[in-house]
Amino acid sequence: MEQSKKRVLSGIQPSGNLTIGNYLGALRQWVVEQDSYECYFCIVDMHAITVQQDPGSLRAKTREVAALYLASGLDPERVTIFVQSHVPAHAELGWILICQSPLGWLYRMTQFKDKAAKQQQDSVGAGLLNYPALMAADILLYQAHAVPVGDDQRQHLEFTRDLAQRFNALYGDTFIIPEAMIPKAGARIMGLDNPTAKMSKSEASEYHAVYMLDAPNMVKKKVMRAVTDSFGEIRFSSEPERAGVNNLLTIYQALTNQSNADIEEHFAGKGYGDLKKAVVEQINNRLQPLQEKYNRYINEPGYLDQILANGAERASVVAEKTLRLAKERMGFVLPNGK
Ligand code: AQP
Repeated sequence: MEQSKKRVLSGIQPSGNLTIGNYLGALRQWVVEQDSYECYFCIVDMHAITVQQDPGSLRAKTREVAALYLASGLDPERVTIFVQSHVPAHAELGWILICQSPLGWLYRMTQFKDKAAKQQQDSVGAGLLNYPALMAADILLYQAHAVPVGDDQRQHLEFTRDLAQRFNALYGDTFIIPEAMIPKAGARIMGLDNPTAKMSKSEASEYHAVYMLDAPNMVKKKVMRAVTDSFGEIRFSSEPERAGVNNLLTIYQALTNQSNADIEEHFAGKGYGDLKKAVVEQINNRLQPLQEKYNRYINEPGYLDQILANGAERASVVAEKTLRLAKERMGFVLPNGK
């Protein structure tokens, strides 16, 4: 397990249009981390099917997410970009870890409770419940030291750590125990239409989220309609009644890297309309060059496929090694003793 650089793994589900929440909470920090870590970034299509997906849409979104990874600045020469289902070790270790997961731990996960509540009880798939065990497999296969995620994934990360510790205690040291890497600003971007709920790519309402591929006028339309309050005061706050303004400030901060005090001073004496316009400007400044790059990548499917094929090949080498070790420790007879 000797490595020169520490390892990082993370992923995004191709389950809809990527939002600025996905960008600010995850992608943006991955781009920074590629300089100092050995990075594995996957498109977690097997996670996406824990809720019903239209096949055509899943296919298109998988490529779209890959192109957005590149457009955001991930360099395929330096990081390994791959599709989860291209590396069968994820499914295999996933099953092993499902067998090690106490049901009580799985039922406690808030994401399961939230997503299950949105569906008819008899249509909630077993995959949704087992999602955290598959996520644990994604991370542990790469012996990742750190997992850069938004705040919503904190509980799943804790689950991964607990499961790895349990496995190591039962079968001997096998997995590195990973740490969550949660950004200081932008760790939880809230819905524009409902600032007490997380902004989510699978939320259907039109004014809920700014998508990474929204045109500038659409960004403007959505942000200008964002829910605020009647206090007329622009300051950071954890009070639920001020969550809308706090969310706009958080987005502004994640894009400008300024301190709370500097931002509050900048907006002193200004109105919510000014704040919204400033947020629109910052978002569009960030998204426009990114979208130009995206258009180039998405129109080169051969290039994208090649990157994903190379990525899967590189990822498989690492993943297979860990899988073999885990199976050996558990008492599986390996084919030809290897
Ligand atoms: N609102 C958010 N603020 C900050 N970070 C966020 N992330 C997601 N939403 C926000 C981070 O994006 C990464 C990828 O998430 P995912 O695709 O694996 O699933 P998710 O966390 O469930 O994100 P969504 O957008 O809400 O997807 P759906 O609607 O399909 O479930 C993670 O690092 C996450 O923290």
